[in-house]
Amino acid sequence: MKLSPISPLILILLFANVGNTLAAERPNILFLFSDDHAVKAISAYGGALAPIAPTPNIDRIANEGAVFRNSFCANSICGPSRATILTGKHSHVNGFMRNGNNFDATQWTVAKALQSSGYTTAVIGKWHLNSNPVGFDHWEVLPGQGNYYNPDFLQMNGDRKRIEGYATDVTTDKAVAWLESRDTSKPFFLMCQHKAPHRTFSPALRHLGAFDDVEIPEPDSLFDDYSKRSDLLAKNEMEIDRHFDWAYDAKVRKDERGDVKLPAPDRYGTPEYNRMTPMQRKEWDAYFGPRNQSFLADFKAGKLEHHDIVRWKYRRYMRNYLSTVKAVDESVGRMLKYLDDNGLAENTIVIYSSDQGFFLGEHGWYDKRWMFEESFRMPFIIRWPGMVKAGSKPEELIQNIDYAPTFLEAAKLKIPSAVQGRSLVPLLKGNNSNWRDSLYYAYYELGEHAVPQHFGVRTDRHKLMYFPQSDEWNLFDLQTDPQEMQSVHSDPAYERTREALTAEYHRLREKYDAPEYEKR
Ligand code: SGN
Ligand code: CA
Repeated sequence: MKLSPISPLILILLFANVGNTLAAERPNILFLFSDDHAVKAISAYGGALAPIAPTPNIDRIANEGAVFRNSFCANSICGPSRATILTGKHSHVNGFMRNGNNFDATQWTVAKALQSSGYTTAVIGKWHLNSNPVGFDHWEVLPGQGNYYNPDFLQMNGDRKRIEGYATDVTTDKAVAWLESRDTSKPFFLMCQHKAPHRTFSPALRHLGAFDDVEIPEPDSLFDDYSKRSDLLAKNEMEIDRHFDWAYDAKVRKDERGDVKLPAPDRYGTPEYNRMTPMQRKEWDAYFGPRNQSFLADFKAGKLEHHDIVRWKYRRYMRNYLSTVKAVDESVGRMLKYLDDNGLAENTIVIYSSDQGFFLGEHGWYDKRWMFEESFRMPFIIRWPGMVKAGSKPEELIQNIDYAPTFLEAAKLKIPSAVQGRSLVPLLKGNNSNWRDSLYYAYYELGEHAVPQHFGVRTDRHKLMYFPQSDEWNLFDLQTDPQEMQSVHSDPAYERTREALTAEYHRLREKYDAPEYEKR
């Protein structure tokens, strides 16, 4: 029998149909992101705070997906982490090396690539890259750091709109509203990015007191003396003791930010307090007022030793921090429910991550920036039905340079050769052959919190750090010293490790085309 030739029209229809099927098959990507959420404050990561971390919904993503146990950032600070996520490149390549830089929006980003390949795209919440978002069909972002209470949002038309409510809730409302109104003929890419739990750790009013009856465990290194490591550590300005805005031995400063919500705001307001409505202030005062009075009475009566005061500040910090996490987790719950209720759960990749880690009292600190574990680690939890085995816990070293190529592969797009990260899809499928065994780190800011510029390499067991300012090296053995209390750089027993790591450090700097150290 002779086959009749296929008419060009049928061919066109056939291909158009394949194209549609491909588009329909491409998964949605829901990127749930927060600011300064340390892995320790997520139950699914385990650790000392796991029993009290208020994260049932984030844990649900972990139970139904994968928790990357060894996930890190390239530069532990807000804007640079976000720029790295968008570009899949280290800070020196995408040009956003420090907060306050202006993101070059003319460069390639994963949002642009997804958008031009047929995704509908949006970013809502904290952005912090200065230039306006590009590559998004819709955006509504907080100006700069944004506020917790009654936040302003920048609109695409250039307006700035103040919305009454709590930032985490408002961001979620806007994310759900966009999902409701999106073009459903296309797969979506939504970045829902919270301000919380960033400083000043201000909870939703409904969560005031949520941790009052909870015992807060103290990190072993709360009273670190910074010995046995670079002298630059002791010069830090990020101690709960000396740098949280209420200093026990100084007069309360007029420019108080509100870190520990002291003194009672009836004396004068903090920036967040000043944004509240009279009704909101009433609730706030009813909660903090009496508690502050009782602490200040003990303080003035001389009942508190120096360490008691630090411990009190630490506990108050943690209670507020965890309360802000509680609202983030509720937001995650709302987003997951939206997917469930709308038949979207099966074909949507859900990621929970945060721009870097954070110190929760380790080394006596709050804030981030350092290559030490607490701030270097970055949560990365991913659910992808049909692809990721529920409850898996990959151990490979991953970094935020890997997110963009992962999204590209998920969307069946080619990864440009200039992208420095690698797609995590093979790892998700259980194939880790030729995976990397070291990570490069670079921190470039000068000054804030007095954290020096530093650079380094981490393997599964060791970490080498270099401080150009003092031309010093520190080496840590994470197996014998997981809290990084003592550099073994000059220990003869580590000579071979030191040599191997130094060579690896230089190899990575070359591979990533790292710039010379700045002259200072
Ligand atoms: C603010 C904070 C700092 C914090 C930076 C960077 N002070 O300046 O403590 O390190 O942001 O944070 S605050 O009193 O204004 O909160 S980042 O997440 O944006 O990088
Ligand atoms: Ca941050």
